[in-house]
Amino acid sequence: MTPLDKALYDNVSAAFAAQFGSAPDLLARAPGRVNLIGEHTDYNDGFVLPCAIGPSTMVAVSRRDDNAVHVVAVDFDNAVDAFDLKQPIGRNTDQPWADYVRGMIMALQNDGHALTGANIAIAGNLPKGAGLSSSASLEVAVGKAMLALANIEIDHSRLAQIAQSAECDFVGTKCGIMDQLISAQGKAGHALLIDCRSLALTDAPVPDDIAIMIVHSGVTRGLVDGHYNERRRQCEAAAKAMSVAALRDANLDMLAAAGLDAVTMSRARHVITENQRTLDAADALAKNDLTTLGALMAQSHASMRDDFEITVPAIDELVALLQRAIGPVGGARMTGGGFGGACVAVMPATSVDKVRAAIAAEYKTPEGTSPLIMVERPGPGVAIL
Ligand code: GAF
Repeated sequence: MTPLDKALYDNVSAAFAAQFGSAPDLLARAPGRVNLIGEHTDYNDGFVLPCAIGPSTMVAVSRRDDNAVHVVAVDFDNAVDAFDLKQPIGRNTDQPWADYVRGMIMALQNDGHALTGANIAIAGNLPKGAGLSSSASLEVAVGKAMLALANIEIDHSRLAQIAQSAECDFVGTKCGIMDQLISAQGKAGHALLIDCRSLALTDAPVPDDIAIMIVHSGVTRGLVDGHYNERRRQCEAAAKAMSVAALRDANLDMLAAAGLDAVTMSRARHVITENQRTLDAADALAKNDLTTLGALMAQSHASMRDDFEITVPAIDELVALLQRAIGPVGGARMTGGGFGGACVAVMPATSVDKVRAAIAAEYKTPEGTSPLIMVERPGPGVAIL
């Protein structure tokens, strides 16, 4: 166990004991993720290139003799939630975090899994609102733990699909599959090229001498807002106008002929070009060609800024700074759903110190503080500890 995992393990185990007066039966850990490239392509049946990271959500559980589920959330001041497995599970309007737990448990039951009552403690060390998938990791960890408690094993891609349905149908964010799938299927030392239509996973090894740096802009974001669902509707409208099942099936010639309004057209242009960039980036990574990978990341960021319009000024500033500091070998872009959150940068490991120094000298969060910087190796997906 890494020191980061050990600290979280101790934290969630202690919270479990304090709340429920016993040790948990088992613990599950599900990681957050950083997406190297392929943004807003997943719900268009396209390609993404994420990797799982070290920070995660851990869930400690024990079986109860009744049908109740009792939950304590360490990161929300030990707030508690309780509901009954055999009653209709509704939203908890006072505590948004609880809906990810409720939604996941309801989605598992809807998928036919016979769960048992449970005591649950939750703690995580992913920065909230950074676009690093703290909610997906919560869903996946809760799912894995609840299934293990009932002695049920399922394929991890199926687990991810159930978690995605929890978020889409219960929480109300019409997200794609990327975050849940990489949290469930992540592989140490690798990014994964994911075909979000077939869910085929292709290993993309990340050599040890390449550093993946994540810098949190300090502008926090929430997925449960209108912007995300609006983008999805625009993409679906564009696909419909071109008579294709999803933008994955469209190309720039079809787009030019489709007669779409300017905004819908630029949304679709982002997705069509981003899909190709993602495939090209996987290729560049396989060849250890950081120059091409960096150029593709720069194009991806410009497309998110100009065509998809999901960046914010602080993020654009941070990405420009990172690109300057890294130079031509490597690159940077915003990562995740947008409207704030983190940037991802890829560079030779030998460049990390000079990039850190440039950030320290030139960037402050909107609160005037130094931004959180993480240098990550791709880690494993969900597991019982
Ligand atoms: C969020 C969503 F949850 C993902 O499904 C994906 O669409 C991403 O934004 C943008 O690429 O993280």
